[in-house]
Amino acid sequence: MRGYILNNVDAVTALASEVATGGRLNVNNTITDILANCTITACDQPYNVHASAFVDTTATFEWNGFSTDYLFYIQEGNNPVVEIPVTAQTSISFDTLVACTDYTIWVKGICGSDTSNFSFPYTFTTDGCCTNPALNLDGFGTNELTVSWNSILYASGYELRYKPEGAAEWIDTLIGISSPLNITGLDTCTTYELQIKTICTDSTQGFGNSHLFQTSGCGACYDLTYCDVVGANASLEWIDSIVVGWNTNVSGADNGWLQSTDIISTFKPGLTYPIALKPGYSGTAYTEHFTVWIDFDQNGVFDATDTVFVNETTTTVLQESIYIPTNAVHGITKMRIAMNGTSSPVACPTGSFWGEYEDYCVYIGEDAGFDENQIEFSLYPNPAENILNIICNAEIAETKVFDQSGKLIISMQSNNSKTIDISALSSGFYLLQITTEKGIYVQKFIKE
Ligand SMILES: [Ca+2]
Ligand SMILES: [Ca+2]
Repeated sequence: MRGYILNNVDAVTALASEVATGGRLNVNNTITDILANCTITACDQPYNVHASAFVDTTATFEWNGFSTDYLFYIQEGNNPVVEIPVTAQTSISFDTLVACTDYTIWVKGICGSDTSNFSFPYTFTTDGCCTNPALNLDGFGTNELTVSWNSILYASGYELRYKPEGAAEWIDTLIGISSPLNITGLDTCTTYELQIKTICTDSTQGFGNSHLFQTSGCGACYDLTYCDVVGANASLEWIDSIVVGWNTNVSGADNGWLQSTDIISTFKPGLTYPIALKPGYSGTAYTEHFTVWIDFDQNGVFDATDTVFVNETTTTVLQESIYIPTNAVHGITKMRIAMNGTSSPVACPTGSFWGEYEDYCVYIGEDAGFDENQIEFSLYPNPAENILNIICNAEIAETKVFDQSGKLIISMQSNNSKTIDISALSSGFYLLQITTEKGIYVQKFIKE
């Protein structure tokens, strides 16, 4: 075989000393040479058995072989194999196959009084099974869904039933329907479970698998499409963890854009909430630029009036506050936290930059948030190694740290920076107590 290949190379002068062949391989020359020197004496089996035309229950099968005459074998389902002689042809056609049935075919070559081995089998299933099609979602609104499906050959009709996901009873079964189908009168922001059934004249299956589709009206964060974050490189610096309101999320690099649909916090218009943003670094700590937007007017765009704060910088932890305007639209909207390692972040970056963005959903409503007269605070990060940040919505008059035995370890008067250096503490559990004008409060933390 090596000889056939190398003896049929197209010589190329420029390649004479560059490659072992001294030229370009010529597959056509090689095959022609092999066939010219090849003498078929054995009764070899046919090959390349396949369907060349296959429509509904008609089919034409073809093969290649080394004989003039052949024996064609076909098995319908589990029935006995049927042998059909084929004279001077390498094809055979059928127009009366049984619908929705598995078939297997083989071919043997006839060589004088001898026959070849069987070819490899070819298997297929005829059309006409009364299967249930998959449902596709074509469109949705606050009170409607539009679905479509591929038609089934022998279907005489379809039925579709639906209910809210997990409900015990089906709301309705729609009959006499065709694709596409618009289903109206649905509840806003609700996931529906849909099942379709194909009706056939002589065989009808049960309803198929459930398909889940949701109506809109869940709030801007879920219904609207916001601009993408393109070009973030978070390999050196990223948003490592955040505190928004009283919730924390520790994330890591997230390939430069975390797209969370979790509701990270609930906000009441007119109130102010804490936010803390901590960068992570693979090595050097850089000065990071942070901007935060909340789509307060729920128009799907991070406008200038949606900025919570702009271009605040830190190398460690940025502590800021979020004021919720009294005219903020109520509902679930999107918050975007942007961190850029070199300059002031834009809402919709399109070029390459160092840093990371994180998107979350937030709920804004009169029933959200905390009582203004109630003190709430949290510690961040926790566990902490050197600096512990106190996230608190009140002035701190005094800060104390106790060990597990109750011994006072640290005591600080007025703590405007709302941070405490714990680098000198041994590893373990401690209690941090703050005194405010509204009372004394305690939280546990772990020193790493
Ligand atoms: Ca992150
Ligand atoms: Ca907006």
